Amino acid sequence: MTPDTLHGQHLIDNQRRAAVSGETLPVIDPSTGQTCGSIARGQAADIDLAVGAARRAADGEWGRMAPATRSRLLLRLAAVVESERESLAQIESLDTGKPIGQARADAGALARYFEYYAGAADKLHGQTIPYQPGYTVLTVREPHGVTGHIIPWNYPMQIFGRSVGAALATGNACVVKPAEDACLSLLRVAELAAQAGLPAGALNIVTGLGAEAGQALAEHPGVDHLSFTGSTTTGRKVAQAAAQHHCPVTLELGGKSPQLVFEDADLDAALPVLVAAIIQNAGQTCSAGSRVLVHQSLHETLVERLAQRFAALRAGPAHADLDLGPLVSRRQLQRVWDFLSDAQSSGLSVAAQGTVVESAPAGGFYQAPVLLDRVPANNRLFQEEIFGPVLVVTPFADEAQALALANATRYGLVAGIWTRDGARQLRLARALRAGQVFINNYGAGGGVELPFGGVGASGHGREKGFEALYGFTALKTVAIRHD
Ligand code: TXE
Repeated sequence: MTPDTLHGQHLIDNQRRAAVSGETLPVIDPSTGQTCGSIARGQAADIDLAVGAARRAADGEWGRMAPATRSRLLLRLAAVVESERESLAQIESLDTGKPIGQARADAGALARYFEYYAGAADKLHGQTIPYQPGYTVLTVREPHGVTGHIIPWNYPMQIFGRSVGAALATGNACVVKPAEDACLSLLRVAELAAQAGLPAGALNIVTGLGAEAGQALAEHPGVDHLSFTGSTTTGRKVAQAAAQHHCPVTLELGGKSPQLVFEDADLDAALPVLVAAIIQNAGQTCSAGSRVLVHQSLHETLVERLAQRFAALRAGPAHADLDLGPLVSRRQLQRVWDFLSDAQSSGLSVAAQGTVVESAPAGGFYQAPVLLDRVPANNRLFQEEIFGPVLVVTPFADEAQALALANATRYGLVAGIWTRDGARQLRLARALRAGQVFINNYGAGGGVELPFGGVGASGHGREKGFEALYGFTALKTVAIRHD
């Protein structure tokens, strides 16, 4: 890793730039808790420069580019990302603390997003609408212009790929504000995009704090669409700021996603998936399967078998590539500890706990996975997103109670159903409040083709898949009178 990679600057108009104020923020390695680099501390003035650059691109060469040319550029970028997969994974793993194997998968997904959206760039057709005699009516899909993207720290490359990939493919010019806890991979990707031939201003990255650079981006009147992934509380603030200038917003705000395990479930198939769905990225995943609801006849067996697996899980430094790495920051670790201390004071039963390996540096942000049993629906650990490696189990008596428990939180992002009963699969798939339902699997491998988003406190709007392209364009109706 070069010193340049660890000392990030904004990328505006395809140029590296220090913050206007000259200030920087530290980059902390979650595996050690030590400072390992710096990023620019962008504020309103930096955001203003980036929005200006994006506007020029949207009104200039980039905005006028033929879709097929845009498509070729994005394909080139996909190939460059693929060829830099290992170096991007190394940066991501250092910056976020995720095990290197998971970071490699994220870098691969980023390349795949660019490839997928490159293929879609020249296939987003309008329609002709049958209307009164003497008229021809057609619709065209147009880019919004300048799109703002506020990205969290849990999957920087993947979330960037799904939102910026679709925005660029449809001809928008982007201003990206990554999370202060994990920026480095995206700064590198933006440099690769410039090398791949993306015109100046089409993709700009401004780093900084949420309350400064993030808020300034949400408030900027020159932004025509905002895509936000993060917490429900911040999402509300972003939507309020955007409303002041009539800016549409896509919000992806996390969840408390249930997996429903019925008495006829194939437990051998379900068990590894139930564990992986909460352990991946140390539980810091918006779609984590963080609640297991199980039929009472299977409850004891399931908890026993889950406990065996939890007890064998190991957390350690990112480069060791164990089951899980550290959490991203001391702040996130403290949040998880607060939940666990609530669990203890409300007398919840710990069915099993994994270990942090002895070689893990003392200053790192480690939390061993925890399995909690018989967590009542009114408990905070059942209701709220923990965003750490903590799985809660709750038994149910019948299908009606399973559904009521599944839908009993304010979130609605993802749900998993484990049963062989086809009618029950369909009934529940329709009745669950969620943006994605998986039957006898969870996540379906996370394919970029699958539209993703939530309802309720999980947000609104859809990213991923072809559906995202509709969100990043505005529909115009053109009626021609010709008698
Ligand atoms: O999130 P924030 P935090 C959830 C998860 C986690 C909690 C808090 O439960 O424990 O949120 O994490 C930017 N205007 N998720 O504090 O604040 C910020 O700089 C504009 C779920 O890190 O939402 C970062 O880029 N932007 C989740 C991004 O918002 C602002 C992923 C996310 O930060 C801002 C992450 C402001 N006023 C956390 N304040 C998911 N859905 O996957 C902050 N930001």
